[in-house]
Amino acid sequence: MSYVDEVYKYVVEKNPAQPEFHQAVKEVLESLRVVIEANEDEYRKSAFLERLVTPERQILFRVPWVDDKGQVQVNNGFRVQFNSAIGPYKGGLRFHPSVNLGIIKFLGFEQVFKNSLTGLPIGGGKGGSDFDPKGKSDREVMAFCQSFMTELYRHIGADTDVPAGDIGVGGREIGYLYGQYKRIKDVYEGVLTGKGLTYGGSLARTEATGYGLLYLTQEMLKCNGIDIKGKTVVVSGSGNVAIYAIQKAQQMGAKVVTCCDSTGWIYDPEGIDVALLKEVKEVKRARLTEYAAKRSSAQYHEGKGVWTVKCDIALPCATQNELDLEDAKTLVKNGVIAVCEGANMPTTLDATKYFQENKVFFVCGKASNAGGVATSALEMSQNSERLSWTFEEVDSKLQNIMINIFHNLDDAAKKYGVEGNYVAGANIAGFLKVADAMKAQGIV
Ligand code: NDP
Ligand code: 2IT
Repeated sequence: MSYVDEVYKYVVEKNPAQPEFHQAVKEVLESLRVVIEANEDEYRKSAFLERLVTPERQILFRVPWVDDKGQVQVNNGFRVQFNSAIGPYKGGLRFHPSVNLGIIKFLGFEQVFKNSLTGLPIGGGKGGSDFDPKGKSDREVMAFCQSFMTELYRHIGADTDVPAGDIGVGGREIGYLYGQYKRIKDVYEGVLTGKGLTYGGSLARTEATGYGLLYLTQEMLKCNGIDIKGKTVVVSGSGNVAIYAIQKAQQMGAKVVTCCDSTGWIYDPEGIDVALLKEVKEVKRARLTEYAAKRSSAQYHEGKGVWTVKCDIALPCATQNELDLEDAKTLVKNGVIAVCEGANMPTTLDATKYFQENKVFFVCGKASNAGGVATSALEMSQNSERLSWTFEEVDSKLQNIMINIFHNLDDAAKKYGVEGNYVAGANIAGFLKVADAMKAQGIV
């Protein structure tokens, strides 16, 4: 059996009941086959892939807190410090009832390659909790965040591990987490990113993931002779990534006609009204029915459905495995040209394969959504030098980073004989830097 296949089998056996982690590993290992098999004995002898797929450290903890009725609630807390070969662990925190160790491991594993692709000195990690912020009062969210940080603080630090936001963790949660860290440690340092602008946050971090997704999408299309202007775009999600992806796509002259949340979706043939969407989702934290109620051109549908809308470009920006083979077939039938992932692993493996076989330009999240973590690393730089850069400065660095990521993955795909396979290109380019650093640092 080839070494790559042995290690995939090993991962499935050693990590039972973690299908998302298996899926993320499978995608990366398949891409790396060409690199590993050129030097298989050496990689096997140093158990290189076993080390790559095993987190350096996994922290699991209890998070007790008191709700508004005086009832004690208990949630599970996680932080997986996956790989620190090229820098301190870096990656978001997810608060969602579906969170479990397998989900955090898949996200942490992806983060290792994503962070490498940014070209910045950040290792990979991820964390979170099965806490559901939906419907909770601000006081309950604060109580939860303070309890979560009361355990997490001992494992993180500006040069050790720097968490940020993800699903369910935005500016409000980062603020409460930061306040508790500072209170316990008595150190004012850039231990979290995505902070508010009055206490060390970076301009453009809020917009960065969505904007970065569009910068990369535009560059990829341009290199294939296609102008994004005038294209119809379908977006899923209506959170941080989706909102700023919609905004930047519109600024580039495309028309975005959908968005969704976990209960329903909007079709708005006039184009999504971003100001209204922000009011409904960022300010009121309400359902999309409120968007439809205030906008006569919008149709609201219950359940899942954005992928049935005819489009040129699809940008999944909600969650993992939200776009399956049936959805891919519908999109291809409707003439989709490009799919770029704003979320982490939103496309199932068979759907990805179907897009690639049908000549749809497909870029995986670890490349196309890297603008968020890249700008987090820029926030770390600003915190270290105790200066703040202008919006234009950060945004222009972000654009350069996204353009470079596309060219690096495109070049890697060409060099390794898989031209046009942007998934393989991203995984190989991300891997090579981490692998070089791991080899140089010995068996650790
Ligand atoms: P938010 O919490 O701001 O928004 C998430 C959106 O996705 C919401 O509209 C939410 O609906 C929807 N959603 C979440 N879970 C589900 C589900 N199980 N089924 C259907 N819809 C769902 O998160 P972000 O925008 O920050 O994150 C979106 C994706 O982007 C995630 O995959 C995340 O890992 C990834 N990502 C985020 C980055 C960042 O900087 N924030 C950076 C890179 C990637 P509802 O409103 O009903 O909850
Ligand atoms: O998935 C991701 O890259 C994020 N949620 C952002 C991580 C970060 O550290 O900014």
